[in-house]
Amino acid sequence: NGYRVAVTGATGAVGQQMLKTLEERNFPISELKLLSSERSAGTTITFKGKSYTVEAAKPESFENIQIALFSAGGSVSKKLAPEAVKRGAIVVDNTSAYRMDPNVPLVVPEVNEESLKNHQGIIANPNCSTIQMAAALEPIRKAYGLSKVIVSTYQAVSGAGAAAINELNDQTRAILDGKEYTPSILPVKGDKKHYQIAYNAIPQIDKFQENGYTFEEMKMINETKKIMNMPELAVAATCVRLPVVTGHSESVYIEIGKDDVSVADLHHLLLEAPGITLEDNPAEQIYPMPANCVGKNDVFVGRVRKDLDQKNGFHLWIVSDNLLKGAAWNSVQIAESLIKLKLV
Ligand code: 11C
Repeated sequence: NGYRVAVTGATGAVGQQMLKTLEERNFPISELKLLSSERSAGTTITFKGKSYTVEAAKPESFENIQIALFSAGGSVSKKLAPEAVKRGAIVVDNTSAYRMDPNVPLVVPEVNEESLKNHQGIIANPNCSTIQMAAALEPIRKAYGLSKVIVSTYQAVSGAGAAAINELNDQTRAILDGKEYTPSILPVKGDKKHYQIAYNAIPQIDKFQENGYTFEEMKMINETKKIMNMPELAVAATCVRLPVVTGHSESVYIEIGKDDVSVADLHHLLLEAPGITLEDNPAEQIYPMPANCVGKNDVFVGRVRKDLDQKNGFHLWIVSDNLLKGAAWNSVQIAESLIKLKLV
């Protein structure tokens, strides 16, 4: 009893978390297919005590599949997601390939679950740094309105994949041992130059666009507007990579639609909000940190402060496991919503 599910990119950093999440949630699966690139095909993966051999993903792999989770890079999604849909599957795609397509819902279930009803086969899972910010801002937007968001991120290397985690670890070890290490992955694999990430902070995530913002920054800007259905929302982002393995942090400044709101009002909203854990007690030095959020599905919010000059301005610190709420958990949550809404 359950659904016929495929996971494409099963051997990657996110794919592994997807399988763990499906297992933990006891997601109803009658048949599971694990797919990957040619390179990783043949790998054996255990799911719920049963051994699966990973197959190279091709169009026919999706024959008879009902739900296909994709996290194998944009080019694989571009090629194979339509093939899966053609064969009757609903695709939840964790890449940026379809996110801004007007026919594709871009979903954070706590924010816009209803938009799933308009799906035409492909549903996009937003960028990790966007998801955690949208989830935390939604209860505030709903209560008071939202006019401006300025975010600076402190992002973990796992956002750039398993190779970037290895680069941070190997580089740190090499530096401590007084050895040479030539970076080859970060800030972004396909760019001209690579920089040291150990003991450093790199203000570039993904490639620069013509407007001087990086693609990661533009994802945060454009995706936030789409998820919140607020094309008029003013959003600016600066995205920075840190030598943290997992857990993205964000310093977020917002302007809301009301002047006389207090920190206690926002605390109250955030305490009640689904998927949010409030950790905010300066007297006890309680605030979210990535090391404490790893392995947890929630988005953690703290350091809530009223701006000292702008009456409707607030500052927040938002942290979440980028591989879970930022990727695997949000994708599985979308699949659960599809079942709940009887869309699959
Ligand atoms: C990072 N946010 O931390 C990126 C990773 O569009 O799904 C997620 C890329 C994406 O590098």
